[in-house]
Parts: sequence; structure tokens; C-alpha cells
Amino acid sequence: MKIVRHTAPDMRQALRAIREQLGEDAVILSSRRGAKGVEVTAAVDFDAARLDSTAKPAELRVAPETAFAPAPPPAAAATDASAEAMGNELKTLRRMLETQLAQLAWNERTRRHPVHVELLRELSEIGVAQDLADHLVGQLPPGVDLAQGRRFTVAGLSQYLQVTGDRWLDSGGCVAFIGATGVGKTTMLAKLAVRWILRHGPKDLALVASDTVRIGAQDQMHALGQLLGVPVHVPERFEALPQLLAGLNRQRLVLIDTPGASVRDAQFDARLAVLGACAPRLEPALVLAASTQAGALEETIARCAVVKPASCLLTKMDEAASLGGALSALIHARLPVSYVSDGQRVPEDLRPARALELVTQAVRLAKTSGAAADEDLLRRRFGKLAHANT
Ligand SMILES: Nc1nc2c(ncn2[C@@H]2O[C@H](COP(=O)(O)OP(=O)(O)OP(=O)(O)O)[C@@H](O)[C@H]2O)c(=O)[nH]1
Ligand SMILES: [Mg+2]
Repeated sequence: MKIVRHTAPDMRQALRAIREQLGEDAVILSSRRGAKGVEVTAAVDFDAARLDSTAKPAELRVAPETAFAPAPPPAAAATDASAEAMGNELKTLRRMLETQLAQLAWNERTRRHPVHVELLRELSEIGVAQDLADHLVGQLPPGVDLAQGRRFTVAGLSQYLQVTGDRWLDSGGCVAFIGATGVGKTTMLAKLAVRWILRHGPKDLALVASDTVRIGAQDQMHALGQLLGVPVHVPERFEALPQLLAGLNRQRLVLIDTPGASVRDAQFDARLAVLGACAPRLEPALVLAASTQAGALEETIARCAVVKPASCLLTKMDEAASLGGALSALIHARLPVSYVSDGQRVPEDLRPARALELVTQAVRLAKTSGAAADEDLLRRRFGKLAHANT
């Protein structure tokens, strides 16, 4: 491929000069008006042109006795390869051009709105998703300084993050804890059961052990029931859960332990269908480990959306290196948080979720971990967005 740039007083003259130099196959890549007239950048693929003109008819013929589907003739294959190479080069050029435009847009944004740019950097360091960060900064009233901007974005994030309050421990419910393996479902159930007993006594509580998959899961639930003095109910099969729950109408709080599985596992979908059949009595609650990567959290949330979880519980807050990604995923999904857990101790490490507290914790975590946004990444992300919006 050959690329040339021509400057001429007007477009007609520039195009003529390009045609004379590169021929009729020239492709215009860009044009812009400058002080000296019009600058046009064009390219032509010489290899393709040469191949076309030198291809001999004999090379393109297929022997008539060939019984099976013939392979593409060599000249045609070469032309294909050449066209593909040209396509790739054009893609590379386009990417380079986009990067440059993003850089220009970012520089312009830095010059005109230094506070916005600083806030975007800080939100990225917290782990807040790019579109959400851009949206928050876009909502700022004109003329705010950095300290005011910080308060606005923290307040904005905590307004978007929904929480349920201490609902189950106050008034009870029928809750099934669902989620991936090892995220802390059973531990969370145990913490809530103990807290309930401390507040209301054991009378109105029932535990359901429907995890028949993990070795020892049933024993664990029976041991918990014995310790707390509450009955533990075991369905014959997971599919028998709706009948079992129908018999537990009198209890004010029913906590159901379910087996963990990869959310891509077909078994997981089948169990969700059973839980869906228990609606509206049963409330599926999604247990998410805050230490999980935001993309994986988003996938789990999307897969579990079929049972319309009314809330989620965030566990392993103490293990998370960053919280902004998890909070962004919850905000995107409009999924309220009910309780959070930041340790293994039963029942100490459990608290009802409070939005401002969670956002402040995310900010603090970014500060203590010394998270530093990659300048190049910022420029590409937000510059591209700014350029796309112009
Ligand atoms: N650091 C920390 N560990 C936790 C927390 N919650 C649970 N764990 C630990 O995580 C491990 C798994 O917890 P489980 O409650 O068994 O998780 P699960 O989701 O029931 O696991 P499966 O039933 O196997 O899918 C245990 O060692 C818990 O003590 C937490 O908030 N922080
Ligand atoms: Mg478990």
C-alpha cells in the first residue's frame, strides 16, 4: 500500500494531483482544510493492482476432470490475501486516527474542564465504570471546585446505589441464598439466623438445607440448627422445595441454603427455575463476593435476572482490592444491597447495607491501596467518549 498527502488550493486540484500520482484506484483516507488550502490523504494498494494485471487466464482455469470442489485458484487466493491485508492496514490506520482524535479530545477536556478530568481520574482509581463516571461528572453544576466536585460525585454514587435496610431481621421473610460456589451463602445464612435469634428468639425461625451437592453441607446445617435450637428441613430433592415451603407458612423467617455452582452450569439454571416456581412467597437473594471481578459479577447478575432477585448481599468486603467495580455493577443492574459481610466471624461480621457508607468505603480503599489510574488508558477511554459525543 502506498499513502500520499497532497495540499492544493481547492479539493478539485488536490484530487486531480492524487489521481495523476496514484491512478483511478486511489482511496481518500481523510481531508482537512488548512491555511494553505485543502490537505488530502489518499492510499492505493499497488500489490492488488499488480496481481490483477499480471494474472494469466491459464492460472484461473480449473481442470475439467476435477471431480471434487476445486481449491480457489492461486491468483484469486493471492488477491483475497492482498485485499485482507489492505483491510487490516485500513483498520490499523482507523485505530491510529481514533487514538489521535481521542488524545485531542482529552487534551481539550483537560484545558477546558480540569476539575472534571481530575474527578474522572479519581473515579477510575476507585474502580467506577467508565460510563457511570462520565455520567456523574456530566451532572456537575458549572464552576464547582475539586472539593465540591468530590462531594457531588460521592453523593451521586450513593444516591444511585439502592439499599433495602434491615428488612429481614426486622420483619422476616422467606429467603433463598443463591450464587456461585464459595461466595459465602451458608455463612451469611448462619449470621442472619444467629442475629434473628438474638433479637426475636428461636420460635419463628426455620432453616432449609437444600444443598445436597457439596459434601458436608447438610451436616453443617444440622449442626447449626442444633446449636441454635431451630428445626432444619431437608427437601427430598431440590425440585421438591415448593411443597416443602408450603408447609412452612407459620414461620416468620425461613432461610434456605442452596448449592453453589458456576452460573454457566445448566444445573444452576434448572435450580433457578425451581426457585422461580416458589414466587411470590420465596425471595431469591443473590450472594455476591465483593472481591470478585466486576465482569464476573455482571455475568452472575445477568444470569440470575430470570428469578428477579429483590436484593443482593455483598460478602468478602474485607478481601476486595477495589469496590467501585462491584458498586457500578449493582447500580447498572438497579439491584439493591441488603446486607454486607466483611469477615468470617458469625454473627459479628454482618451489617445492613448503607449506601453512603459503601461508597465512602470504596473511596477509602482506593486511597489506602494507592490505586493510580493509567494516564494512557484514561485518555483512550474518556477521550474516545468525548470525541464520540462531539
Ligand atoms: N474473608 C471473608 N471470608 C468469608 C466471608 N464470608 C464467608 N467467608 C468464608 O468463605 C468461605 C466459603 O463460605 P461458605 O459460606 O461456605 O460459602 P458458600 O457460598 O456457602 O459455598 P458453597 O456452598 O460451597 O457454594 C468460608 O471459609 C467462609 O468462612 C467474608 O465476608 N469475608
Ligand atoms: Mg454453602
